Amino acid sequence: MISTRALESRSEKNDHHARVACKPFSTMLLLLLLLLAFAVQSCGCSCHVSSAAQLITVVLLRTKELVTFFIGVIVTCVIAASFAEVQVVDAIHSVPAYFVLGDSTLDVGENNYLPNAYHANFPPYGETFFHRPTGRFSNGRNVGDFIAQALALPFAPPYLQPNATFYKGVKFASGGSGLLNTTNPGLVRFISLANLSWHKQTLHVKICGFFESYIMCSIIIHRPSIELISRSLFLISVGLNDITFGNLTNPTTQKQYNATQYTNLMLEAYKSGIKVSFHHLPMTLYASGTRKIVLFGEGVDGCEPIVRIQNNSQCVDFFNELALEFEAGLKQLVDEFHVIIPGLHLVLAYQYNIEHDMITNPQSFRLKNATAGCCGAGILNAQYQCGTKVPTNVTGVHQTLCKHPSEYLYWDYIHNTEYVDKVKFQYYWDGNTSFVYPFNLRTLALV
Ligand SMILES: *[C@@H]1O[C@H](CO)[C@@H](O)[C@H](O)[C@H]1NC(C)=O
Ligand SMILES: *[C@@H]1O[C@H](CO)[C@@H](O)[C@H](O)[C@H]1NC(C)=O
Ligand SMILES: *[C@@H]1O[C@H](CO)[C@@H](O)[C@H](O)[C@H]1NC(C)=O
Ligand SMILES: *[C@@H]1O[C@H](CO)[C@@H](O)[C@H](O)[C@H]1NC(C)=O
Ligand SMILES: *[C@@H]1O[C@H](CO)[C@@H](O)[C@H](O)[C@H]1NC(C)=O
Ligand SMILES: *[C@@H]1O[C@H](CO)[C@@H](O)[C@H](O)[C@H]1NC(C)=O
Ligand SMILES: *[C@@H]1O[C@H](CO)[C@@H](O)[C@H](O)[C@H]1NC(C)=O
Ligand SMILES: *[C@@H]1O[C@H](CO)[C@@H](O)[C@H](O)[C@H]1NC(C)=O
Ligand SMILES: CC(=O)N[C@H]1CO[C@H](CO)[C@@H](O)[C@@H]1O
Repeated sequence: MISTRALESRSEKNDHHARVACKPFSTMLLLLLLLLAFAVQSCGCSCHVSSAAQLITVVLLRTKELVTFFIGVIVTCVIAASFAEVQVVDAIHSVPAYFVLGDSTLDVGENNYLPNAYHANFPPYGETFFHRPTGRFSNGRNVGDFIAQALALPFAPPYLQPNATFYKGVKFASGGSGLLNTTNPGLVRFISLANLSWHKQTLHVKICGFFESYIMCSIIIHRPSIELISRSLFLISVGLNDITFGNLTNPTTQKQYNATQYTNLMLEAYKSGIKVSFHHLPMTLYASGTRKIVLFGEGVDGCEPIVRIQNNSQCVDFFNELALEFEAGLKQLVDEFHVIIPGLHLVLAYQYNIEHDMITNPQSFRLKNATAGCCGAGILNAQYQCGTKVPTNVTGVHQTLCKHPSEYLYWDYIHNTEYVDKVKFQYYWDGNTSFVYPFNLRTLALV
């Protein structure tokens, strides 16, 4: 997280007001350049300026032009300042910070600090963009990272990162986490939504502690903190593990629950998770109104490489049914919460249809392989996780890594490539209600 640190410390000071003022350094540089141009221009092309002293003399002799020149600089400065002022009200600079909850689809290294969790902090994870493993389950940036970049925010650190500063946001997302207690039980000390309600005392303290320091930071930079936090963006992506690795992978359980019943359990957990997460914020914050939350829908979970290898490389229809039902339920949740909590802006980012299009018509997305992982070992590169050792007693199976990850829908046995996350991001940022409901993230940033 070295580069992230650098970005953070820079952005802490990067107040909107700083942007409006003409910075002394750039002004000086501009001044020098214009001075030089002025000197060269005023003596003409044929004039031979042999030394710096001569140049300075030329400049000093033209006092009148110099005055005109300085007025020009001031005018330029004012124009630049008003341009910066205009930028403050656009979508890019309207979100001061962001918070991320969920699973591996948004994890940026939280699990690096959780020894018993799923990990992605080894090569070749991260190779495409960061050129080193960060803990992201991808070859590069995930959707959350693209959203941050669109908002001109730095890549916020994971919550457990030692000594991290959270001025522009924090990420609680942890790979393996799910909505239901029965998903990955005891495996991960995850800060999942299920865990939020279970350990709400602890988390309450943690979140309040976090927000308190955030408020202090805001006071130092002279900004109204409550307004600032209420304008922040919350990203939540969870459900994948409940569907793909949850109780319903057990055939006995499949006889007990149909898709509707199981997704209803997930949605109930989701609702109480949101309520817990947001009701436990300090009352002043809650009362302040506006809050912006993005819920990510489900991808085509039944067609992930790790799922396909359970069905002779074909999709498992039941998981797709669950994913669709869950996504449909999230749409209802969005509608319902607009009524329950006025001023709460919930936006659903659909994933199913985008991924489904990619699977059925990969060429139109410039994808060459929509079934296997780019990286991994075994059938569809999905029998052993990307970057892990294949046991020595297993013969004829090797780790492989594709040449061009951006030609693949999947980076490893579950997760999308950076390219695919970028395509999704573009639909969410600018797309219509077929992709993001009830309005897109560019609009959400401005509400
Ligand atoms: C975190 O800060 C403490 C004390 O300020 C220091 O001893 C420790 O080395 C730091 N850890 C990291 C990972 O920077
Ligand atoms: C999950 O587990 C906690 C603690 O055992 C319990 O309080 C909660 O009701 C459980 N949630 C569900 C949906 O079963
Ligand atoms: C939640 O976190 C605690 C530790 O903070 C852990 O013991 C527990 O197993 C986690 N809960 C779930 C459902 O994994
Ligand atoms: C699931 O089960 C419930 C209760 O038995 C039933 O009402 C519902 O129609 C079923 N849904 C599907 C999709 O089979
Ligand atoms: C496995 O794939 C076949 C062919 O697509 C499909 O008919 C079958 O329903 C799948 N099995 C499961 C459990 O979804
Ligand atoms: C995708 O890659 C896998 C593994 O390399 C391979 O078996 C499969 O045939 C490829 N699919 C396409 C459409 O190229
Ligand atoms: C390889 O060895 C492990 C134990 O070390 C065993 O669990 C596994 O079944 C073996 N696999 C094969 C293909 O023999
Ligand atoms: C959204 O845009 C796509 C094209 O990108 C179009 O096919 C679809 O009909 C549009 N949906 C709505 C609701 O306007
Ligand atoms: C109904 C059912 O099979 N429930 C199981 C869900 O998963 C947990 C943990 O793996 C089991 O303890 C339950 O029996």
